[in-house]
Amino acid sequence: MSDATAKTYPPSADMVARAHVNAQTYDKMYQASVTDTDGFWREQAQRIDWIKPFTQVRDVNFDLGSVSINWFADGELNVSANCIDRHLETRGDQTAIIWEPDSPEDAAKHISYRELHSATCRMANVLRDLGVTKGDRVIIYMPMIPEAAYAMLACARIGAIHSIVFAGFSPDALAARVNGCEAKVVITADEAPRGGKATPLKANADKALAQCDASVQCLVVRRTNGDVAWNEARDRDYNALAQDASDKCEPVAMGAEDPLFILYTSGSTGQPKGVVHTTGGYITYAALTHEVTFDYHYGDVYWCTADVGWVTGHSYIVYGPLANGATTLMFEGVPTYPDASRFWQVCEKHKVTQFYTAPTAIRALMGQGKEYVTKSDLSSLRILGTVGEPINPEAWNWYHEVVGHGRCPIVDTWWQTETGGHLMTPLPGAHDMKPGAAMKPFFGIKPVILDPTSGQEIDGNPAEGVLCIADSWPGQMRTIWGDHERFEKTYFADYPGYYFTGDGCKRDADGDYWITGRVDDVINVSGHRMGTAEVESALVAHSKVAEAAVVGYPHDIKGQGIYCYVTLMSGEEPSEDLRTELRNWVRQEIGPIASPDLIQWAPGLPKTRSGKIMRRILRKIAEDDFGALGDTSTLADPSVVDDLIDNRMNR
Ligand code: 6R9
Repeated sequence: MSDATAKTYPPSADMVARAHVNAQTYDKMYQASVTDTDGFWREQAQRIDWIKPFTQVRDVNFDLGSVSINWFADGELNVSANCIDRHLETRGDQTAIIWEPDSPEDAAKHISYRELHSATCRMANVLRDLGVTKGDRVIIYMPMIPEAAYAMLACARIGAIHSIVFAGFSPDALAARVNGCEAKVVITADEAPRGGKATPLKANADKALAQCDASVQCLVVRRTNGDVAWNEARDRDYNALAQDASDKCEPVAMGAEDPLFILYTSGSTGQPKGVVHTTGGYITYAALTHEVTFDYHYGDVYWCTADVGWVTGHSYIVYGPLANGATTLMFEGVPTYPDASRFWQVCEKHKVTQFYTAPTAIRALMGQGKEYVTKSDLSSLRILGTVGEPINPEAWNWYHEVVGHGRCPIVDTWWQTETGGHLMTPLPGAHDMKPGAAMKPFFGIKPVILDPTSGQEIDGNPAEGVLCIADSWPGQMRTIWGDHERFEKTYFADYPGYYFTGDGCKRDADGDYWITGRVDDVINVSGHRMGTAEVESALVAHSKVAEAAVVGYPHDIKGQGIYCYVTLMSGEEPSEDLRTELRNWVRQEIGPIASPDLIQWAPGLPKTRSGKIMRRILRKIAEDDFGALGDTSTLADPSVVDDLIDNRMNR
């Protein structure tokens, strides 16, 4: 029901009274942010401590061929000092990070800002001793343990550029990223416990590093003390080194436009691209959005359930909250271990006030029944949030009623790895919520809906088309690591003068925004973003596969599932065993999150006469929507479509 007639949920009077931003202040600030953009951001950037103040707010060009994005460019600052040092005087003993381990039997840790400072300094000194200096790249391949946050902040402290690789990725995926950014060091752990099982991270890193330059060093954090192989020439024991390292380390003055991190993410073509975020604009944007969207107040206990391997973990577990001097909870486990009450027990145990998760987790827990929720005391919760994919109204209502007891606003935050922070979301004390709507642009964001064919802006309401952003904001990505041309081509070529998001969007009669999903070949599986091209190239790398086409299809829990059409090499026979083999193959090539849900044997794929696979048709078949196949007259051999329809999986 994505329109203005949707039921709306206004914020309570309490919420409005307490919120940093109410309806009036939102309107006023939003207007100011889009009319005097420089003035607005000059003021907002004062929330950050600058070593050398900036004089210039921004210098931005979206023109193809000369795209360049600069914010606060002549300023200098250090992100680690902003996240730690400046809080020491007023809140040195306040908890910065609550760490909740995988098993509820193990003790949680409370790490104060003072402890965070010494742990980060130690890690920074260890990295320095390994030869890491400003501008060097460091890969972080870690479980959700405090050392992952120390590693991020330690890199920021000495000016190294971190690139986190999600611990669920395979050795091959890790190797590609180590090589892609020519990292000097890989920080990992012996094992990553999750849901009662341990992933052998160090063993994975060993396999990856066998494919990398021999000079890459490996710094190993002890998490489980499990046995690991040891390469004396390459491996370093973090725990031993940190003990001997000094707990003082001066933060390096970084230029506002020096890179802070690289994060690889999937696109519609080719291999994952290294999204580059820089220092001053990113931290300003992460801090402001964290405070405003979650209405963070001193004393709140804020919990984002993401992993630091994704952008949500960067901006809303580590950088945004810590820049604001918040208490941020870091959870090592999964929502269903030991059972489906885990999230809610952690909320009760630590008296969580803001809870931020993905729709896929909500749908999975919803299916387990509400008894798992109601046995916990959730009265501390004030604000709920979602991120990563569209939320369906059933899941929204369950979240609102069963988890939030009807009294917590839900912020449905739409944004991307590329955007650094929230671009659209309802604000908890300002907007009436509509289940499933991203509602309103954040300060400084100018969303436009374009006609996909003409590229013209569609004015007025309602409107539907592709979503672009008309102007820059401080948290915007600056380039793709090592490939600025690909950056321009991906985001600025299709709709000249705009940043193209890759998402479709509707604006309803009230002027509120609804994200309708990707318009490119990116699929969203359990909130994890994946390029169909990556799964295809993994499949065709198998010796028995001649050709493969991969599309998304609607999946009750995951949002989208991975549907693979596979043409075998001649002489190969389809079988259940081969299906399992291919599934395992993709898991090994990319990681378990890319595991195919359905594999259909395709004697042929629908292609145009010029040999282009017509994915539109494959998508319709996977969606079981044959009535809408559209024009198939340009196909080289229309009969392949009938075969695919007759043999669709899971009917
Ligand atoms: C933060 C993050 C980005 C893509 C994005 C869109 C989808 C994210 C959403 C949402 C509907 C929301 N997406 N949040 N769709 N409503 N609230 O998820 O980054 O992994 O780069 O994914 O996710 O399609 O383009 P990332």
